[in-house]
Amino acid sequence: NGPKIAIVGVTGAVGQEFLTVLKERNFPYSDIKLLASARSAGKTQEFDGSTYIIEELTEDSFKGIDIALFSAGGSISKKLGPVAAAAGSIVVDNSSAFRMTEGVPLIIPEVNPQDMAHIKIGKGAIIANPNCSTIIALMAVTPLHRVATVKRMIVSTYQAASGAGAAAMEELRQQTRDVLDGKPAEPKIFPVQYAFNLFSHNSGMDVELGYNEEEMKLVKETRKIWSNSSVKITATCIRVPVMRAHAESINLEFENDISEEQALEALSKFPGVSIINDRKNNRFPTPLDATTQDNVFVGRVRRDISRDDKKGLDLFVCGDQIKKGAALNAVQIAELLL
Ligand code: 2RA
Repeated sequence: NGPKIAIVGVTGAVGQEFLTVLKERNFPYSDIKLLASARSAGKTQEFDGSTYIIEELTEDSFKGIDIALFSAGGSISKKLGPVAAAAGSIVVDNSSAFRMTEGVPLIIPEVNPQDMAHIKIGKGAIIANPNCSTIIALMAVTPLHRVATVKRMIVSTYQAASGAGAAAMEELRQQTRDVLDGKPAEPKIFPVQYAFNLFSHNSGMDVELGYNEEEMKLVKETRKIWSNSSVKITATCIRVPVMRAHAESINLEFENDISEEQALEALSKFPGVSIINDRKNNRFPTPLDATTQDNVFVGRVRRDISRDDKKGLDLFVCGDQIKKGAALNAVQIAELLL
């Protein structure tokens, strides 16, 4: 019978989505343990026709657990990820704690499954889930990279509230109501008003370099996932007043020629990608097309007219940040272990 799994951070937006995805995909678990902070311990959680009691996460939580899905923040992963692995669990960690650690596979199942082929249930390990904006970008760009080898990538992201958690989604809702009621918006989580506004992603800014952590994740994680340290990448990550799907505008320079037709052909064959590219009706991906969907949606596929060769493309991508950007990707990693 199937693996015993644990969900670490079950009350969070991604934790809840783990349950949704496990059910949707009929994941063959034999037992499940729901773990959260002391504050949530003792509460009940309906799942898959049963009522579970949420247990407090401790160092002893992982005995007999085959796969532990973590999404409880970087400090919990740093502290308890290695403890779970030492207890024999395979940790699939949604935080950034181990993504760039040598020897920890950083996996998008459709892109680089080979990087985790050596990991088997029964022997503890840590596997890192990439950052949501990296997953969404690479689901669209990898099929093109395989056709004509990406040399340079310029990414502008339009990131949803859900990337900053459930409280950020509530801040957006409340501020929108307040502004429409003529009341002043009161920023709590973000440095400025969120409703009817947008702003530079407020993850750690490298004052020297002028890039924030979100942008550097895209650069570093792409190079690790593609095992290609020479691909040139720059990014501008922006938070926008959208609930739970990220959008990304991507300009690509390739080593070799690639036509729009070749690009659309490669995208149409890539699992996990849907195409919305209807120029006649000006119909292209929107965050609401991607919201709650498994697939990443790609459109605006066009030759880069700023170049005088066939080595440039522009495209626009939307993907659900909580689903493919986090919970679905992690469960798909767990499926590769079966
Ligand atoms: C964000 N990618 O959107 C980051 C973390 N989920 O804020």
